[in-house]
Amino acid sequence: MLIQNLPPNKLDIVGDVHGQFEAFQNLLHYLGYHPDGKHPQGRKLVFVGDLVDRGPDSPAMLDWFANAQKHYGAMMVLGNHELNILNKEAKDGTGWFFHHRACKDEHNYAPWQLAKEYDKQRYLQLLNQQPIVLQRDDLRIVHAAWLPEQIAKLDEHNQCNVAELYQEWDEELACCIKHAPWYDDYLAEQRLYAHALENPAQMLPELPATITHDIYRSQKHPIRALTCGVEEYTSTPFFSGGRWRFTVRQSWWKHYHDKEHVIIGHYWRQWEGVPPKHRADLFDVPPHHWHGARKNVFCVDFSVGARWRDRKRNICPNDSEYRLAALRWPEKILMFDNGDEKHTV
Ligand SMILES: [Mn+2]
Repeated sequence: MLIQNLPPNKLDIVGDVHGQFEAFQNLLHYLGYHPDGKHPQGRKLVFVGDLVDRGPDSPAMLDWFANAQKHYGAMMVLGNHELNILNKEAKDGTGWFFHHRACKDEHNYAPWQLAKEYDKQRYLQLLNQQPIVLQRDDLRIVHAAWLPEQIAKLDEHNQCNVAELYQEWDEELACCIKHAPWYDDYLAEQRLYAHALENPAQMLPELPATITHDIYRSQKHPIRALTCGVEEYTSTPFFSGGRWRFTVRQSWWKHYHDKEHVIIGHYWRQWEGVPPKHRADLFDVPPHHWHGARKNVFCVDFSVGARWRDRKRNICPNDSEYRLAALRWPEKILMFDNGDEKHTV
C-alpha cells in the first residue's frame, strides 16, 4: 500500500543514508540498537528514504533494511533515489545498480560495492513493497513534500503497484507536456540554448517556456511531487547538476498549517558550514530548529550523502561537515552518527 500506518511505538526517524553504511552502523549504536536493528525497549526505526546511491555500500544498506523490516518492523518511505532504481532511470550515483552507468560515476563514488546481478531482482521487489507516505495521529512522514492534493490522488490508487503507477503517471505527464500551449516555445528555447545551458561560464537570458515547463513538471506527477518536492521561479538563475536552473525548490512548509508534525529528508540540510547560494534561503532557521508556518516540520537530512567529497579531501568521518542524523520521537532529540546529541526547538 502506498499510504501506510506507523506503529504506536517510540520512533527513531533516520535521515537520507545514501549508502553510508558505516555511518549508519555508528548511528544505530548511539541510538541504543543492536547492530541488526533490534532495540531493547522496542523502539522502531523509520527511514525517510534515499537509503541508496553515491555512498560506498548501497547493497549492504538494502540487505540490512530487508532483515530489520522482517524481524523488527523497521519501516521506510521511498525517496526519489529508490524510485529511480525502480523506474530503471540510471542517474548520477546509481552506478552501483546500473553497471552501464558505473564508469560515469566511478570518478566521484568509487570505491563502492556494486549490486550482484542475482540480488537485483530482490532489491526491486523489496523497494516495490515500500510506501510513499507513513502516518499516524501525531506524525506524518514523506521523503520531500507533504502535499494534500497529491496525497489524495495517491489514496485513490492506494492498492496499486508503485513502479507501475509511477510509469503510468510518467506517461500521462509526458503527454500533457507535449500538448501544453508552451511546448513548442520550450523546445525552441532548449534547441537555441542547448550548449549554453550546460556551460557554467555562459550568461543566459530568462527562458520563460523553460521556467513554465520545469514548474509544471515538478507539480503534475503526484509521486514525483511528494518525493522530489515542487519548484518555483527564481530571479537569480544558478548552475547546478551540470545545468543552468531558473527554478528552485519551494519551501512548501511555509504554507503548511495542519497540526500534525511532518518529518522529511531530501533537502541537504547542513549542520555546519555554509550551504550553496541556491539553497541558502530554503531553511531560514538554525539546523536544530523546526521549520514551517507552525514550526512543526523537520528535515532530518544532514547531507551525509555528500561524504564522497570528504574522501577526495582526506577528511575523516568524525571531522566531516556532513552528518547522518536521526530524530527521536516523541523526545524531539537529534542523534548524530558521531554520538552528538541535540534537543530540537
Ligand atoms: Mn532525495
